[in-house]
Amino acid sequence: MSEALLVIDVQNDFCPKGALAVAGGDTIVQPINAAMDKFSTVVLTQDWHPNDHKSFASSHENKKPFDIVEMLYGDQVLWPDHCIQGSMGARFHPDLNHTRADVIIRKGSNPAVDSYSAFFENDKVTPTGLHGYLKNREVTKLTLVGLATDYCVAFSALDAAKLGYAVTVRLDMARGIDSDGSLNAAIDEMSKAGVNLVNG
Ligand code: VGL
Ligand code: ZN
Repeated sequence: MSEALLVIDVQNDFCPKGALAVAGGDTIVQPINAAMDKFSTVVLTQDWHPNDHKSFASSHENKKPFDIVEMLYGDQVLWPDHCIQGSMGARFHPDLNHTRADVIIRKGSNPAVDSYSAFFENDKVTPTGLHGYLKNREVTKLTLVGLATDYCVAFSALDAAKLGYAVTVRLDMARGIDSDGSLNAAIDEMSKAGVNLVNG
């Protein structure tokens, strides 16, 4: 039995001045670095999109960021172009201690399917491989931190709870996008799913 720290999408595009900046996104970097010492396994995730990704408003005619469209797997919020494979915006925040990572999971590479969760694409069935990795290392408890609380952190936490992990989200080391009440909705949903939400 061991416990892993999952550091979700602490990338330049989700930090101030980034393409999909999350307020205060950079303020969580040092606390996350410090927290890494307490975990035997550290996983980093990286949002990693091709430049024509269907989650981008620019891939649709007459659509703008934060519009919602219907995709094969359900509603999809359209985003500004972000985290394009190999770009500066897709790199980890320069101060994040990425050398400590045991594994880096990249997600969102399929141009037709978004992937918020570290475990499954938004179709809910295509796995990223992280569950197999964690099972193989006998990890049963997860602590999640990172960006954004209401999208990739929440989707990852909900999938993890469904998969049977004991899940904690450190809200003090996460920040949200909060489009249209999405932050409160996500916190509600996580709490109902048995995710342990803590502030320090
Ligand atoms: C994310 C929106 C689009 C996230 C990624 O990391 O929360 N949000 N892509
Ligand atoms: Zn994305």
